[in-house]
This record gives sequence, C-alpha cells and structure tokens, in this order.
Amino acid sequence: MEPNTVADDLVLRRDEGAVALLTLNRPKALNALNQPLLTRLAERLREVGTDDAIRAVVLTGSGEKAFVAGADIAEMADYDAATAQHFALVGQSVFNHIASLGKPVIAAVNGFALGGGLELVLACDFAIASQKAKFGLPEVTLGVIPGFGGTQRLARLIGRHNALRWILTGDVHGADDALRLGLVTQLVEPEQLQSVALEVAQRVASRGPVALAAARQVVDQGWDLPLADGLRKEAAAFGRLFKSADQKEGMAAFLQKRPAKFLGK
Ligand code: DAK
Repeated sequence: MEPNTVADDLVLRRDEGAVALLTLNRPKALNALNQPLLTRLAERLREVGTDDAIRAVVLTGSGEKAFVAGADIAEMADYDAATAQHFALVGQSVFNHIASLGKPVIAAVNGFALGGGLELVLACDFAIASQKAKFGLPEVTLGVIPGFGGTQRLARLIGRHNALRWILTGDVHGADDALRLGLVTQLVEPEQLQSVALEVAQRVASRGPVALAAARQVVDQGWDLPLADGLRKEAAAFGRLFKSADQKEGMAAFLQKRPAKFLGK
C-alpha cells in the first residue's frame, strides 16, 4: 500500500516495514473526534487489519499540541438523543475494532489526550507519551460523563479512587502522573516520541503474529474474570498455538540459533 500523504485526509497512514503509523489529522481542532474522523479511523483500521504485511500499528495525533482533545464538542452540542446514540455507536465500534484487530495498537501520545482522546489511549494495547502530554476526562465540566468506555476502563487500569478523582474533578494531569499511575508505560522527549514508538512497534512486529493476537486476546478476556477462569483461557490459547506454523518456526529457530521467520500462520 502506498503511503498516504494527502494533507486533508483525516487519518494519514505511513508504513514503515511491518508497522503502520496512523496519524489522526485535524490539528486545527486539536484532532477532536467528529463523525467523519471516526468513520475514517474505522476505515483505516479495517485496511491495516486486513493487510498481511502489517503486524503492528502506532496511533498518534497530528501537530505538536494534541493527540486527541476529545470528542468534537461543536458537533455534539446540538445532538438530539438519536444522533447522540448513533455517535456513541460509531465511536464504540471504532474502539471495539481496536480490541478485535488481531494486531497490537500502540498509542504515541504527543499532546492533549482528553475525554474521548484518553479513552482512545485506554483502548490501545499500551501507550508511550511525550513528556509534554496531558491527560484527563473533563466530561463533567461539560455536563456529561465519559462515553467511550472511560468510566470502565480507567477504573480497571488505575483503580477506583484514582479514576473517580480524575472523572469527578475533570482535572487535566501531566505526563508524570500518567506514568506513575500506569496509564502510559514510558515518557520520552517530544521530538523522540515517534521514533521511539515506531522502534518499540517494530520490535513487537518482529514477534510471532499468531502469538501476539492470542496474547492480547487472552489479557483482555481475562481482565474481568476470576483468576481461575482467566488461567483456563490462557491454557487453552497456549494449546491452540501449538497448531500454528509460527510456534514450529519460533522454536525451531531458537534451537537452530537463527532469527525466526514468522508467517503469521
Ligand atoms: N471539540 C471541538 N473543538 C475543539 C476541542 C473539542 N474537544 N478541543 C479543542 N477544540 C478546538 C477549539 O475550539 C479551538 O478551535 P478554534 O477556536 O481555533 O476554531 C482549537 O481546537 C484550539 O483549541 P484552544 O484554542 O482551546 O487551545 P488551548 O491551547 O487554549 O486549549 C485545550 C487546549 C485542550 C485545553 C482546550 O482546547 C480544551 O479544553 N478543549 C476541550 C477539551 C475537552 O473538554 N475535551 C473533552 C470533550 S468531551 C459519547 C462518547 C464520548 C464522549 C461523549 C459522548 N457518547 C457515547 C455519546 C466524549 C466526550 C468528550 O470527549
């Protein structure tokens, strides 16, 4: 697939080897999520999801200021109940798509990740952030609550009290707080963010694709389950991997002291 450099494309795609870099591209509105942007993101996710050459995805925002400053407030302001519900369904399907993509999605948080932007980070596998990134769920300042999973995923990730403090105050937090609470796994200098995220993604992309898909699926499935049930899912997935060519190749390569050449099968 040719790299997309069309400036007015709402989600740019650039491939670097087996990694697709998707850039949300509405910088004048701080990459706020409106319906066209969400629809384009869904298309891009479908594209990279079905492209066998792509084994990992990095998601970032255009411009220096924002990853995503939330759902588009101007678009939402006059919604009636039916339109709001439709918007929620479009948004939820995008977020679910990330979970079911079968390929790791890493957020490279380059600036504000507020509201729906933070929820997008929560939907990714993990996040690397610029030291200048800012995080928060300011929905209550607008008279609403997080609607793309924030009330559920943030509490599971950083704990009930931390999540409620964030949600009930609507405060904006610095990158250090996000790192301390485990919302992001690494902070880097702003100008190094993209290269570090791509480098980590390349490393992920070099691993067995069937195993990557299984690992993220089992982690997600187990999140809500009693440990014993989660462990059963892990054992079942572990067993299934022994039917894959990737398992044969990975172990043969180790024993033959050579790098593995995974086929994703
Ligand atoms: N929506 C629309 N436009 C936005 C925006 C947003 N969320 N955030 C920023 N912009 C626009 C600004 O209006 C401004 O546009 P112009 O005036 O230049 O035309 C431009 O981006 C630059 O922003 P500022 O001039 O405000 O820049 P500052 O540096 O002064 O401030 C800021 C940056 C990020 C602190 C500020 O822009 C800000 O507070 N933005 C709003 C942040 C926010 O409240 N985000 C949460 C949105 S609520 C749902 C599912 C999900 C959701 C809701 C419902 N359902 C299930 C139905 C999610 C809700 C949210 O995300």
